[in-house]
Amino acid sequence: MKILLYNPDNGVTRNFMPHLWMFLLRSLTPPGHEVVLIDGNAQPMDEAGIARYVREEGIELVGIGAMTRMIAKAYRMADAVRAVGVKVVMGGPHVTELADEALGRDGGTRHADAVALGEADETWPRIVEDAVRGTLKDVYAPVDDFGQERKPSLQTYPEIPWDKIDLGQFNVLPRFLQPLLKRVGGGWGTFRIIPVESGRGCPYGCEFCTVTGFFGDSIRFRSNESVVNELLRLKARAREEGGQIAVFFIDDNFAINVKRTKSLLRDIIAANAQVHWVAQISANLLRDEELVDLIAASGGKWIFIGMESIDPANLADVKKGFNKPGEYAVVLDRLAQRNVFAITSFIFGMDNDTPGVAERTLKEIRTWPPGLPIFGLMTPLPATPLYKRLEAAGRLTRPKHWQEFIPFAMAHTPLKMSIEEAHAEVRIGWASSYSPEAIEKAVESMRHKPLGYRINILISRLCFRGIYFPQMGRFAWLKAIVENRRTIFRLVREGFAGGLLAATPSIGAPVVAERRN
Ligand code: B12
Ligand code: SF4
Repeated sequence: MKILLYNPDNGVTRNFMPHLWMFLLRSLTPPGHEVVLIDGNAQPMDEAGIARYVREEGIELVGIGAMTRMIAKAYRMADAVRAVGVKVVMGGPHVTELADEALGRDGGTRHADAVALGEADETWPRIVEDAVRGTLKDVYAPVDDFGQERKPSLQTYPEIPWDKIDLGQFNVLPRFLQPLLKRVGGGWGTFRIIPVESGRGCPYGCEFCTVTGFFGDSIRFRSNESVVNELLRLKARAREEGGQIAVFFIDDNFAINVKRTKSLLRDIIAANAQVHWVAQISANLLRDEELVDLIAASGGKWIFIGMESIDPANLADVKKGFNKPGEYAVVLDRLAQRNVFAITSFIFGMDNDTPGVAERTLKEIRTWPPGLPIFGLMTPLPATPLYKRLEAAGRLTRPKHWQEFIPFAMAHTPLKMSIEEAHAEVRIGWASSYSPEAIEKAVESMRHKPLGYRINILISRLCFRGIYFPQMGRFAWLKAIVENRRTIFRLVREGFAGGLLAATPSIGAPVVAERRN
């Protein structure tokens, strides 16, 4: 059978990284089937396009995965596929929470022939077999023979053949520069950011987050050996194609078991499997000096920290009281001393927020080492405790906000400010952090560091700017470059004076931006 796995585009930014689920399910597909992958962010496609593709390529089953914000597009694409008589299976966090919506059991249109609930590692092979036999069921749940929920163990993790897969659609570098870049400093013809998971689950249960509900509070890990081998394969690929590879450890809380994370990082170092990497770790776990030493020594460059708010009352409200704003600066300094920097994520529109929250937050941020601050709005994702609380209180203004997704728009009214005021605060956060002056200041504050770090923060800031200020086309990029020409020229001048990339062995992974909310 020929199977297409499809991830819809988010309609706002281009993708910088493949979606792991597609590669994972392909590796878990029983032998004898051909599986093709299309990531809509890298290969844009509309309804007519997918229908044509499915017909022309003889696709017999289409699997679609999507987060809540892309679900409307996912449904439209599913409808187009079903209209040409091909079966559609949907999976991922949104349809897991709202399977009835996908199956048309809520009174709406049916979009999927079958829905895979939760983690589909073990159900996917069954789905494929049923599809071959023509006996697809409506719902596939990850349960054992007694009907008890069963979370896949990651101890027998499939080998994703990153060394052989065609990753042509996932080169972050502009095509016209690739031949030139291939020849500079160790080979930059390709730059890929690859998702790798080392474990699943986070027990913290923050009110707005779907992770604890979806992956459960049982934490599971792959063996160190399987992660290390994956990194070695990725390194080998980068070497062979004269390019660079960075890894995004997509675990929700990469250091949730500090002892195990340290042991993994030690094994990475011992096997010489270091690549530049990014991971999400909550601030409380970064108190451990030895962990931070190992992060730096194993290739860690950027840590995504969900700071959410500098107001302890807000943090307590959303069950994230383990975040202590008083220690944010210490944690960030500890990282920066080892040349590891942070992507600090804030949410505005929380219940204790009042107008001026952006400026109060920015005042704190300005005292921290330079990083990549990002600002979003409190968003009630389906089935989260937050959604249920706001629904019960009658505070949802757009209860099915995903049906008409609007970036950076609230779907409920905050308690101490209006929706419009919350939107304005987010705008202030982005405008102040990514203005040419702010970018110049961030770069200059690293004057005492080797040039590579300053280039890294510049590129990363320019990319992250695009999360809020649309930066899809060449013109938008050109505009950003012109606006920041002073900082760019200064670095270029300095680079030529000192022999550019030869002097930048420490260049980190410039994390290319995505729009988040
Ligand atoms: C990596 C990641 C990203 C990347 C996405 C890019 C990428 N290429 O991966 C980045 C960092 C850009 C990102 C951004 C955002 N993310 Co994000 N992200 C994740 C994260 C941490 C890992 C995703 C992953 O690969 N997981 C591992 C794979 C194996 O799990 P999986 O995708 O769920 O797939 C399994 C099943 O769901 C199922 N499955 C999935 N699809 C399909 C399809 C079929 C056909 C079948 C059969 C099965 C199936 O099978 C898989 C194997 O079991 C998840 C949390 C998490 N742990 O999953 C959040 C998560 C997906 N993100 C989330 C959100 C909300 C966002 C943002 C909106 C911002 C934010 N507030 O966090 C933005 C929006 C992005 C955009 N522009 O569109 C939410 C989504 C909740 C929801 N209901 O939609 C999650 C769950 C985290 C959370 N806090 O709740 N994210
Ligand atoms: S710490 Fe992060 S992943 Fe864990 S529940 Fe909270 S927001 Fe979700």
